[in-house]
Amino acid sequence: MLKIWGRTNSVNVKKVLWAADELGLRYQRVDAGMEFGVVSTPEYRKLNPNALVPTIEDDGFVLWESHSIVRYLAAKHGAGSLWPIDPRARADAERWMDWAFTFQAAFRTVFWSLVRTPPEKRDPKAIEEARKKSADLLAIPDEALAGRQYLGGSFNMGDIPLGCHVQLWMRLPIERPAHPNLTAWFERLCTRPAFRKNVDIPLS
Ligand SMILES: N[C@@H](CCC(=O)N[C@@H](CS)C(=O)NCC(=O)O)C(=O)O
Repeated sequence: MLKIWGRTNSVNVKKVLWAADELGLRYQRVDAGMEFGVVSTPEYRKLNPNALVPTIEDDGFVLWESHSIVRYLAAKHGAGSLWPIDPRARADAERWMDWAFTFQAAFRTVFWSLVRTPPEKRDPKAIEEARKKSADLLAIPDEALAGRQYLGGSFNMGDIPLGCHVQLWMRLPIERPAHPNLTAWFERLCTRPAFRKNVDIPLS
């Protein structure tokens, strides 16, 4: 059976769990990372030398890097659904997956400061700069989503990484400029059971 290592509150683990549940896969999840440890053990580092989550093992095949895992599961189990068959549609989806890390780089300070840093240690100026940069970046998918249900037209793997980061953006107590297409897309994601189960959970 597919094995997935990673704590459920990791944004990158959420991507893998969401994809696995969209595909209806059976899997065993093992808590790892932060308070669960595991990632620094020699056994785990043999699987993932980065000592990070997520990692998967599928019939002896070990893979790390959340977006590569989502691509692998989609290619193996989701041809024509999560995995677009047409090369251009697939490249379009992969572009949004890669871009999600561009957004994450800008947004990270907001999330880590407000959720995982005690108030007295926060840097309000850095938080505000990161919030502003993130808001500006989100105008890009907002524009791309005009007249579309999902980033690729219909739901596919391209929605998964950004959907996980945007969930954090939407649920944090921060000022958000109006991005009507992005908001409608997020509300659409919230109707998906696999998103609600794995992604739209309380921030921690
Ligand atoms: N690019 C990697 C990044 C992995 C990563 O940074 N994982 C974080 C959680 S989101 C982690 O393992 N942090 C250390 C920990 O949880 O102990 C991926 O997408 O898989």
